[in-house]
Amino acid sequence: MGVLASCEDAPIDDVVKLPENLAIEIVKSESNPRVVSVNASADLVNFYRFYFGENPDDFKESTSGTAQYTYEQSGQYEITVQAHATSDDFISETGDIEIQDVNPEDEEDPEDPFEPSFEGYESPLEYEGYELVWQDEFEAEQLSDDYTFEIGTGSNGWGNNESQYYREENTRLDEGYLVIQAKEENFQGREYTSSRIITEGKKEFKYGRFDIRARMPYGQGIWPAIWMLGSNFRQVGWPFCGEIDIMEMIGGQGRERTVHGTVHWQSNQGYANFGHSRNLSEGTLADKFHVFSIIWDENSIQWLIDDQPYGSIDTTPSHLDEFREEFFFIFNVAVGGNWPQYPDETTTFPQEMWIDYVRVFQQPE
Ligand SMILES: [Ca+2]
Repeated sequence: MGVLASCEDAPIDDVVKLPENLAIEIVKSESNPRVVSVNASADLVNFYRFYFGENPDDFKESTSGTAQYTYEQSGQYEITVQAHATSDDFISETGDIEIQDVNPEDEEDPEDPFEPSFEGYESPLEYEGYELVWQDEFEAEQLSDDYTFEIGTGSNGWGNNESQYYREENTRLDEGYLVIQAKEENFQGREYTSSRIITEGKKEFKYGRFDIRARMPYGQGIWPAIWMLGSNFRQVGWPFCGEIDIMEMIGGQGRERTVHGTVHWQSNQGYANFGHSRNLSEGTLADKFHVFSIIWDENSIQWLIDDQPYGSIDTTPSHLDEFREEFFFIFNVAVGGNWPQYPDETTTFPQEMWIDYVRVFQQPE
């Protein structure tokens, strides 16, 4: 085995040339005090390895000579850069860095400066020629059994490509208000959770004045809705059952000042929809409460916000006879979808729709 013995004795320079002239530069990010970039240069180098000093087992490698690291804690750290010829043959340089004013909780969860108000328009408890036939002021401890939770992705028949999973846990009663909360939370393969509640089979109405006082959530990709479906939905499907959207809002990009009222149905030519929208003269649907209403009879549906009419549809044509049947309520907050598009870095969670009351008035027969 004499050949091996002579190899061990050979000078390393005969086997591999070490890198030379290693220089390093350590640069702090101006926008984030936790982020540090290191630039390294050397001759005869194949790759660099960077140790940042916070976690001894954690290193980064690069062939370009640059690497970036985000510190989790403030403190004094020693950064080591190795310029490698092979994995075992290298030279190294070190430098010091001080990380200050790091508060990861503040970084990850910036305080939302927006403070919504409990003020806003309030509607009367009586209207001439009408009687109050159902109301829920949400004063109870628990949601009444007039409502059913729709659990799941909420994609039954619509194909809106929404991103939420609807759960019971995201609805609560809070001192006189029904609150539906959209959260950023991985569940059942979805990135967000929320709730959708319906009065199907419990509270169904044909014609009347419906008032819902509510304050909307906000932010790109948030899609709150107060709406109704025909009670024959399970038998005939959508859009044959008809859909009345009393209030929809899509969040983000200055869109939170606009209320949308829409109907969907099956016309002689196929699926049809028609609607109106109204922009608030000041403020948004999220900064205080508004009352969203429809006045619906056998001839028309009219949409109102804060008792101001902003559109109507003549429902007398026979192909609109969906709207001469009973409907049930649906309250939900969707996240993402074809219409609003998806949350982005400007969207804050959780987001909440607050409903103060729902009241149904009908004209005596
Ligand atoms: Ca209330």
